[in-house]
Amino acid sequence: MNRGKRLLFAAMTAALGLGLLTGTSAASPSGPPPGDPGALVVGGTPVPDGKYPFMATMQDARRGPTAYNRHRCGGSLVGPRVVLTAAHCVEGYTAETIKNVSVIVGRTQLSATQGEERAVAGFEIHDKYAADGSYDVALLFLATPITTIKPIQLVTPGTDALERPGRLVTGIGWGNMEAQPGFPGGGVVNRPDRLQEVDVPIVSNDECAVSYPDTSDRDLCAGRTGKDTCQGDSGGPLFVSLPSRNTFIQVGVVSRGQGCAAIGYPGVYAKLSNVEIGEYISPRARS
Ligand code: 4AZ
Repeated sequence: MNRGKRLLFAAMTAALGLGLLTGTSAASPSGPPPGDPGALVVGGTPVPDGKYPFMATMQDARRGPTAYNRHRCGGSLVGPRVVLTAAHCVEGYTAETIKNVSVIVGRTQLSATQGEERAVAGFEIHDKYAADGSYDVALLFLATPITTIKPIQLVTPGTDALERPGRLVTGIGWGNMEAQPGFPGGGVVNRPDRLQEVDVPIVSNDECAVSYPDTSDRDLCAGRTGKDTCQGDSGGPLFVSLPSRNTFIQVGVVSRGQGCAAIGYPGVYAKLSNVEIGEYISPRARS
């Protein structure tokens, strides 16, 4: 996310390249093979093509020539013209610089050609988004609608039936697959080409406040040691799968956390069942 991490990533990419040249083992850009217990999102598994069609990558053309390079954040299609992402993913953009941004919805492997790409015509950040990371939601408005992919359903604002602590929910993204220490600094970055998924248990707000004293009812915490979202997953969805109904219900947006997958530090998500967050998104998603 930050400059230091980008530099670190550049250094790691170079190191990986050297590893390949010298014949030492190095993870492939698409991550470890399925079933590899080291398959590391952190602690996740690779997603088969088409499993989560609503998933979006927010792309910034200034970052490089490929979709892999351009990936800035995750997002989810919540209406034909609207992708939900994190406020911190679009912070700093202007009406002019947002012209460099597009979204690709329905792609699983960044280097592949599947999915629908759209220019972003504008964006909006929740008006209560704050420096402490609360209300970390924003909307990207697409230049032309996506009519061939069903948007993900959003949890009903004001309810909590899907958020019983301990319930497993799914996080997906193209973010870092390496666990990061639970203290600032350090850590290795290894982003996948193929979307990863991880099932994480919901942590109650009282328990989450042990790690993050500022935890509020705008936050949904989820994760356990070794299983978490990480840098580059921001903006992407946390959702409940209802296979019997062939549907998914989004409950959170990847927002923040101390390190990734570290003991005692679950991931923190913007909570879509929060009335101020949910009722901000719903009418705009229909627009
Ligand atoms: C980030 O910096 C970030 N472990 C995203 C998710 C988490 C931590 C940091 C959750 O984008």
